[in-house]
Amino acid sequence: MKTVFSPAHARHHPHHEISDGTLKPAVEIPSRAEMVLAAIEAAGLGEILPPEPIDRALLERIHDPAYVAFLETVWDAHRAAGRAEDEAFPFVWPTPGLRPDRAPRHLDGRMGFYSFDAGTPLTAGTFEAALASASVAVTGAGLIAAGERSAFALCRPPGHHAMADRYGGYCFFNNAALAAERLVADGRRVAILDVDYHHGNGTQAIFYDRGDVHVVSIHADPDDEYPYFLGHADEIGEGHGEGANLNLPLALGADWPVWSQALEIALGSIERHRPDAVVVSLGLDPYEADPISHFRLTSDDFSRLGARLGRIECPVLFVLEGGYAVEALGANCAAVLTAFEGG
Ligand code: Q9C
Ligand code: ZN
Repeated sequence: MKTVFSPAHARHHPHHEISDGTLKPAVEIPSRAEMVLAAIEAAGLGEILPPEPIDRALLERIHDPAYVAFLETVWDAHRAAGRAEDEAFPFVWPTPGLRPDRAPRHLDGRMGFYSFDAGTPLTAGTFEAALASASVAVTGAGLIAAGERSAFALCRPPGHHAMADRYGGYCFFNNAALAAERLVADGRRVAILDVDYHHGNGTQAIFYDRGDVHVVSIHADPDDEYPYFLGHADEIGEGHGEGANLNLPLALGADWPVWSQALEIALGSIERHRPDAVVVSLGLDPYEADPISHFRLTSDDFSRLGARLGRIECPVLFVLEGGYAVEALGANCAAVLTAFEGG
């Protein structure tokens, strides 16, 4: 299996995040991608390719051009405002009852307008890193379009929380959505299987009214876990997308027997939609030792997951999402991908 990777990910380097009610050390850090790359190389998974530059028109079919322009220019605005800090957090949002239709002029208003949480700092190279990550995903989709049976997009920063016009959950551009859109442009019916511990709220929102991309997510119950405000089982899609969104929320503490039952339901649903390509939003944070998550998958379970996904009949693109147990992240990711190839 070929891997697509860009070292530009390291230009996004947050030091802190706001979570658990306070300022904490960041967990979505450059060493994550380095650990995954090292494990992929050690496993001899296959060739490692750089991304091709992303087509701006494709980027702007998924993301609002004004949002893209905001991310492109926000750090200049940060500097122009005389801010010397090396990261920036939003703190005020246009919640219901306020005006969600006007992007203010002020930097703090704009950061709030284009985000949905305070857990996701911007840094000097965030736009370049996020654009590279999106390019990695779309290049991976291009490999599938060119006839590969599988490919791995080693994306960082992650993407599945990113909305059409808002960042959050450590995500800026929705890499999996962009990959799916690239495959739709190839004339394919696409399914996205999101196995990240957290609900892929951005992916769901982007495709919620579309029938050409079936979105299935296994995640911690949003009553108890981030992103809290989306990811319930009764969210089934709307309009053309009615019936094309499936959420499988699980109680905290889910282990392989529980989790793999949801996986079978997810794969059954995907099979019934008869996709020509599957994009797997591969979060490794269901891992038992993940520092911010509360599922109990073991490293062996990730091999089981990879072997099971190896039985999917159409081409599969893996897109890296979360996973914060940095020491085990590479091994767990390689376990999925090598078992996929072996099975
Ligand atoms: N105590 C991804 O995995 N913080 N994003 C939650 C809970 C936000 C996760 C804190 C987690 C975002 C891509
Ligand atoms: Zn996650």
